[in-house]
This record gives sequence, structure tokens and C-alpha cells, in this order.
Amino acid sequence: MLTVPHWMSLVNVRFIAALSTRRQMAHCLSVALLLASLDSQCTAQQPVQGEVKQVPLGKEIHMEVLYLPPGEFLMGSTAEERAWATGIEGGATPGTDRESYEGDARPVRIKQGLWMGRTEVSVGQFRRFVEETGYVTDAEKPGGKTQCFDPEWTGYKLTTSVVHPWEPMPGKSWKDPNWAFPAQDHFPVVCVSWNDGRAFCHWLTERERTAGRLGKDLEYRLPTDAEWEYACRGGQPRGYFWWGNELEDGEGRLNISGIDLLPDRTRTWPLAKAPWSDGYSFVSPVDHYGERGRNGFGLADMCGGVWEVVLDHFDPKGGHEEPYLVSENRRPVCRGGNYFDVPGNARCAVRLGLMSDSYSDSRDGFRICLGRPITVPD
Ligand SMILES: [Ca+2]
Repeated sequence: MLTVPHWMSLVNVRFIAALSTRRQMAHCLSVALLLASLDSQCTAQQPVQGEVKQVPLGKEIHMEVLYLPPGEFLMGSTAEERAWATGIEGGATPGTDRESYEGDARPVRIKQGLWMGRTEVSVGQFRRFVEETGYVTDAEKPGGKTQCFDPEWTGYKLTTSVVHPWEPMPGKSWKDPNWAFPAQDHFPVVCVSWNDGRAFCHWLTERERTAGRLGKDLEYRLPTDAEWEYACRGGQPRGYFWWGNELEDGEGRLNISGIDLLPDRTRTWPLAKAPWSDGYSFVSPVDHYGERGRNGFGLADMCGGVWEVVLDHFDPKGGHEEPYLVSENRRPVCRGGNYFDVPGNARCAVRLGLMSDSYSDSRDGFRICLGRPITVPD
């Protein structure tokens, strides 16, 4: 006797009963079995949370992306969290608009699963892109500049004026971000703009399609503002950080402004800071903190490390569920805080707008994702 697939119980029984011949009945059942078999194949191919895909970039350099299922989270922050950010532990400057850019916590749905880069794109990975394409970043173009640390900086003089240590510099780039130490392949790439990040993603998409490993239903791109925050929270609906609200529990998990001496100096970053050493005053290698530095989705350095430029443009009222892309006054959003930031500025909800699509900085890098294609206006 033929076993009727489970889903057949959903089929209109009267329709089956009304079939006039055994032949029609047999045809109906064979179609049903074919559909059931296709369905089970789809189920077998459906990735599961945390599944890892290794993406070869050539010359034995790889990139890891992890699968994030669809889900819902609370995007933004509460008044209580924003007060913490500018308080004694958070250390962010009070009285600015900055925290308001997060918007009040509201439910946001990620409707389609996506694959997210385990780490920020590294110098070694970005080098593969430049080697294959000859790409010239915005900072390297004629007249280009990138914001770098000024080695002459003597620290804030808070009673007289605030002089920041970051200066637009010509002749500096991802190849030489003006560190006081040599750039290394396992550091996150910095001094790259939104344009540069998108160019990397375009290259990777074309490379994977040419190799026959990628169809038209997905593309490598920058994550959207909402996808980034969903990824950062690592499956927790909300919290100041992906591990929760306790700053102390962040020890050994991330690189922010801690009690690390600046190279060749007897001082640390000034102002409020994490009360422990994270081992680095500037960038640390990607995924340096191992399992303890990975969130519930297995993603490393979501908070701290370097700012991550995302696909959306900046709306000061808060991030959007669907990509927010404009044609004029384009200011890409960056997320997650950086090695120089105080804890209050490296929370999951923090978002800032960069000056332009071509702006770059030695505190800013990017992370890629593999997700549904999104059209960006010129
Ligand atoms: Ca980061």
C-alpha cells in the first residue's frame, strides 16, 4: 500500500475523492511524492545557525562566514542604557546628541537568514583583493587623505581645549595607517571607506560567481544597519553589550580603551576606560580573544576592535528595518566602537554617521556578509 506523505493531510480530501480514475489518483500521488522529495532536499540544504562557510580568496587566504537564521530583536537603546553610557562606567561625553542616534528600543525583524563574516576584514584579506584587481582606495587617490593618529599629540587639555589625536593625513592608507608599529596581515584593515568596502564585496561576489560557487540569489555586501545590530547581539534580544549589561564581564572579550600604555609613552588613552588591560592600545589581531571574544552567533570583535562601516546611510533618528539608502548627503553608518573608545561608545546600539562615502579613518574598517542582493542608488 502507498504511504501518503504527511503534508498530503493538508490537501483537500474531497478533491482527491472526486478524482474519477485510478490513473488520475496515481498521477496525483506521484506529483505529491516528487514535491515531498524536493521539500526534504530543501530542508537538507537549509543551513543551521552557526554553520561555517570557508570562502577562498586565493593564495591560501580564506574568509569565514557564519549562518545567522531569521529572527527578531530590539534595535536601539533605552533611556536607562543611554544614561549608563554617559555615566561613570560608560565614560561617554555627556550633553551631546550622540546617544540619541540609537533611537528607542523597538522590535525589528530580520526576515531572511544571512551569512556574516566571523571577523572584520583583515589586512591580509584586503591585500588579496588589491593584488587581484589593482584597486586604489579613496585615501590613495590624488588629493586623498585619511584620518590617522598624530604622534605629536600630547593628550587632552580639558581645562583649556580638547585637541583630538586624529588628523587627516595625506600619504597614509590601509598599507600604512601611521601606527607606531608595522601593520600586520592579521590586523583588521583600516583607512578604508564605504566605497572601498563595497568594492571588496563586489570583487568577492564576482570571484565566487565565476568559480561557480555562488548563484544570483545571494551576494557579498556590507551588512545593513539592522543586520549588523542583530548580528552583534548574538541572539540576545537586547543588552548594553552582547554578553549583557555588566561592563566587568567584558574583560578578556574585546579591545576598547583599557589600561594599556601607548607605544613609547608612559600614558594610556585619557578619560574613562575599561579598568583592565586588553593587551593593545591600538588595534589587536582579529579574533584575538578567541571563544571568550565571540558572541552567541560565534562572531568576534562586534563590540570594540574597529568601527564597522555598514551599508545604510545615516538617519540621526535611528536605524531602519529595511536598508536606508539615499542619493544626496550620503553619510554611511558605522557600528560597534573601536580600540580608542570608552565602554559607553562600544555598545551594540551605538551608531554614528561618517562624513561621506569616501571618508576613511584608522579607527574604521568593515565586515562583510553574504545575503539577499540589495540595490544601492548611484
Ligand atoms: Ca568591531
